[in-house]
Amino acid sequence: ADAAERLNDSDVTANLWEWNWKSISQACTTQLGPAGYGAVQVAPPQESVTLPTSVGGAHPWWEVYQPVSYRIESRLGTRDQFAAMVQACHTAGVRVYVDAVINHTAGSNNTYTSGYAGSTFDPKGFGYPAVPYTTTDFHHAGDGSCNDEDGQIDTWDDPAEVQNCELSGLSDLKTETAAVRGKIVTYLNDLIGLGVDGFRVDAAKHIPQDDFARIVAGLDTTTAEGVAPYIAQEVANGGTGSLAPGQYTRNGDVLGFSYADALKNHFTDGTLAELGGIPNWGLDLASADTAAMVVNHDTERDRNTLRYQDGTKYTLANYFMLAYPHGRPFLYDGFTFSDDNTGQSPPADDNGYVSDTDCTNSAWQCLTQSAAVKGMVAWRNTVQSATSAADFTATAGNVIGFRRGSLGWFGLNASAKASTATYPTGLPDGTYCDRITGVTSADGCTGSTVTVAGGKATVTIPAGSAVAVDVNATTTTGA
Ligand code: LM2
Ligand code: CA
Repeated sequence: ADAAERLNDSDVTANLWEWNWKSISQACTTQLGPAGYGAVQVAPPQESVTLPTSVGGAHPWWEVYQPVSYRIESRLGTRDQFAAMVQACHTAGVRVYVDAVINHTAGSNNTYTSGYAGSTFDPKGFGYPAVPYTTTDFHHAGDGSCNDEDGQIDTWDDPAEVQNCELSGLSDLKTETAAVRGKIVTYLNDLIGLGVDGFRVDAAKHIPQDDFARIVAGLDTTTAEGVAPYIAQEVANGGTGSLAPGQYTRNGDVLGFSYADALKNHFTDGTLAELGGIPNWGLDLASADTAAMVVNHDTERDRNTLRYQDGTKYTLANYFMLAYPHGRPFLYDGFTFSDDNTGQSPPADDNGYVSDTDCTNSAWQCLTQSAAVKGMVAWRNTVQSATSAADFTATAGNVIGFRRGSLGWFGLNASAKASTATYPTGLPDGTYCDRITGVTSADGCTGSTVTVAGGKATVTIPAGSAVAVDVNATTTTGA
């Protein structure tokens, strides 16, 4: 095998949801790699159903969650474009995590029967010749595993129903059979062969943990870095007993829905002083098992979390997630949409093929490329080895600060007026360049500076903003 590839030493992922492969390739090269991101998450790459304009408006975003084959050929690009994207990201030092839809195929209610690569399928007859899957590869109402009379999940605390019946009418794979698992493993190993470094596992809550453990055991452990692929499982929170998020951690990390909910509550209620208590909140997952997030494509639509429409609060919550040591942060960028559910497609051509992302166009969201967020990624990478937040200080209503060992200090002001206070920073005396407003340059710092004397600094944090300083962004005084 080749020598392990050297990728960025960072636990930050940019989830570029429904961006096409060409655009992600470019983002890795020009933005994410240079900014020090550790990974990019991409939307489902397998062939999906292509729907007529009469369904969900023209080509709704959710087409990609209805697999019709495991060909890497989709509205986001060709197999060659996908492979080139993975290579470009690796060259830039960025890992690639794929959204893997393996619990189900398309819905049996479909009247349209072909996919983006031209494969045909028989939704009502549960036939997917391009995989191939036939009707015996799926759960059906009353077949002994799914006991619900219409075959749909409606009792959300019954493990047999949640895992063996249909989620949103989507044909549910019999992952308990070696034949089905074998096809899923072949798909995921094909992706690993193309260089993929990990998976966001769609609807993981709906796959029995033992079945998924067997799938994970079949995965190649030969990623570019010569390690097993990273796993982040999508397990909606609120489940009890064997359906609780914590019951899935033996198979990998789990998405931090309750963390995202808590961030929304605190940023909305103005109770930032309580954020210092995260380790004691009794969240449903430990930090080490959490794929932390402020938002994802589902929660920005159901409004359970903060989202780009929340403006400053949303931006500040993202800075906080990067600053505070809880889980591995997943930042999110999708596309602009309206809450009335019209126009559910990302920008695309008439056939559904997604347009190139243009961050100067308001149709796209590009927080991951903003100078301040990139500055916070650099800040997090600098302080990573200081594993806890110290000297958490709430100096005024909705103004907080804390340090990470002696490597960095972060302050956040979610109030409506500028705040000046003195904080213990833990930093060596000197002048530091704020990562939110500036970068260090030959002439010093392009943004505001913070001077530390005797370990303390008097800092003015503008309203609705933050200040972040660390030992890798010092500036020479008097330059
Ligand atoms: C997920 N995680 O577990 C995704 O994050 C979520 O976005 C997916 O739902 C879901 N699981 C299945 O992968 C989305 C969307 C659904 C949509 C499905 C499949 O939120 O509304 O369901 O993708 O495209 C659609 C229709 C639904 C229909 C179904 C089957 O909205 O009415 O059900 O297709 O044809 C009869
Ligand atoms: Ca299932």
